[in-house]
Amino acid sequence: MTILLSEIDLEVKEILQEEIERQQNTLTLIPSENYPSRAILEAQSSVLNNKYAEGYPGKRYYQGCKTADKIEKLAIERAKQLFKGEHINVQVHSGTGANMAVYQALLKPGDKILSLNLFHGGHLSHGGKGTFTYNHYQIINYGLDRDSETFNYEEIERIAKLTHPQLIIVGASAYPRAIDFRPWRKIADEVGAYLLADMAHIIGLIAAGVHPDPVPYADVITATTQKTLRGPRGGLIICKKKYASSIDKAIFPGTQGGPFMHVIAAKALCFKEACQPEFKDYQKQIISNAKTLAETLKNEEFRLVSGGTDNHLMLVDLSDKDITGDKAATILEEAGIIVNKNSIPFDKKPPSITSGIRPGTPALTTRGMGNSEMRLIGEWISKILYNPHDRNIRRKIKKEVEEICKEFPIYEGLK
Ligand code: DSN
Repeated sequence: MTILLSEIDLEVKEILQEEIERQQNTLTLIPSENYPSRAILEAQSSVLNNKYAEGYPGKRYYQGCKTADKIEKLAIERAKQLFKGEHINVQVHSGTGANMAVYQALLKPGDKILSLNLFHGGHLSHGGKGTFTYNHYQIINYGLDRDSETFNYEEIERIAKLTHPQLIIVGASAYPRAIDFRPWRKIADEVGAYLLADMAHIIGLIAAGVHPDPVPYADVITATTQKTLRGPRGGLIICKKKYASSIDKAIFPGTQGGPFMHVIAAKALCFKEACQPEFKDYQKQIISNAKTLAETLKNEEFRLVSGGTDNHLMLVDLSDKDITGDKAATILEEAGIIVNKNSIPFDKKPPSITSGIRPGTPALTTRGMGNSEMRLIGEWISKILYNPHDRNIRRKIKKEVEEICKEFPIYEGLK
């Protein structure tokens, strides 16, 4: 039982080693990615992986759940301390799973969901074509205001009053501005809808108190733990007490089987880390870094959707440049700068091509990079995108990227 991966499967071992090197030697600007602590990775690969614990603490369908109960209770207790939510479910495997469980708990098939258009920054699980949500509910979309490229509350209210959705979703995967939850609550109350805040991207900022808190306003909040919260890959649901039983039942047995107890152990640790004062500093620096990167790109004559950022990401509009989002992401990768292509509001190009990229700063901030590194990276991005046909520029920058990566190791000594 003590056989190590390197002793039995060199093929897998080598691929994992290659990924360690890729992460170490490139600059991750994908805003949904991050580097959790080694301790979180350790908890996530612990023997709790081996335990089935269907049910909830004290009410399991399997024997041998004493430590499973302990760890799940601890995770819930810590999450409650962090978010001040009335009820928390830590079993949910992912953000999409969390949203599906909310629909199952609060809606009937065919009910109406009002959510942000996917191509204006919404998320697939809010009702994108081809999804379970799209097939089982009536999806109505609001978009962003054409001029400000932010939420237009009068328009959202008008659509809500016209269509009477049972559920309104506030939340996005590509929205660079801070969200005020009060108008959302008001609109939901006016039409008698539930309000779901999908905070997957900004939950770390919320935990640290550097972004407005949805907890007093939303009926349910869904999130992921691996993004700005810098935990294991997983989900999280916070809700009012009156929905506790429906939400828990919608997770198990509704949409999931056995909880991933090893991931719950890692979530417990993630919530502890997020309660530390350093975590608040980290979140503040994420925003500060994003603002610096945004300013640098603006100085280089790139247009940013909505004019800038209040959070961890920005959307760069490339439609006035000689390059698509797809091509931009590809050539940036050649220089070791990892971003994702992204549709911008009112994009004329399809989602496989796009006119934008969506850089974000959580991962680089975890590495310890600060404002001066952001300026440098912004200038590299600019140089590469203004010279898409010049391979030499990319080769030269790749070397500089590798140098800076050495200065900011992701995991000291990880093999
Ligand atoms: N795919 C994630 C993102 O990158 O935003 C959201 O689920």
